[in-house]
Amino acid sequence: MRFLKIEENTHPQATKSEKDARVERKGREVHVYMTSARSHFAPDNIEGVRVGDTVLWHVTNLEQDWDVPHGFAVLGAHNSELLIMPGETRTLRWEPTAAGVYPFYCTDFCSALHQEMQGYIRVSPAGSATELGWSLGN
Ligand SMILES: [Cu+2]
Repeated sequence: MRFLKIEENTHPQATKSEKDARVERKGREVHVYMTSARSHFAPDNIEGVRVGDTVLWHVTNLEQDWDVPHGFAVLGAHNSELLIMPGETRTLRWEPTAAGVYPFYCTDFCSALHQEMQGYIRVSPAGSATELGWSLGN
């Protein structure tokens, strides 16, 4: 696939606009509804995840130019990274095993600012009362 028209993306976890980017907790699962576009992810700062949670990163590439895939990886993932074609949504499962601040980043060269395309997620100890929170660029 070279690219998918964003309006034709029927993926149930698609995030078709940056303003819809969000993080939701469902028990011990945390769902991150994330967008990627040159040269940032939304959200790019997340906290309130706890050791013992499973984080499901649903990343939608908002680009509509066929030659701008984005990648996604998070430090400590033991499975893989994502390659997300323009207009596509893909999910990465991540089970952090220790408290800390972990970077996530684009793994596919996408523009001159590719190396800026990153963010951070804080993982709190199991049982922590830290509220789920996220932001973009601040
Ligand atoms: Cu990128």
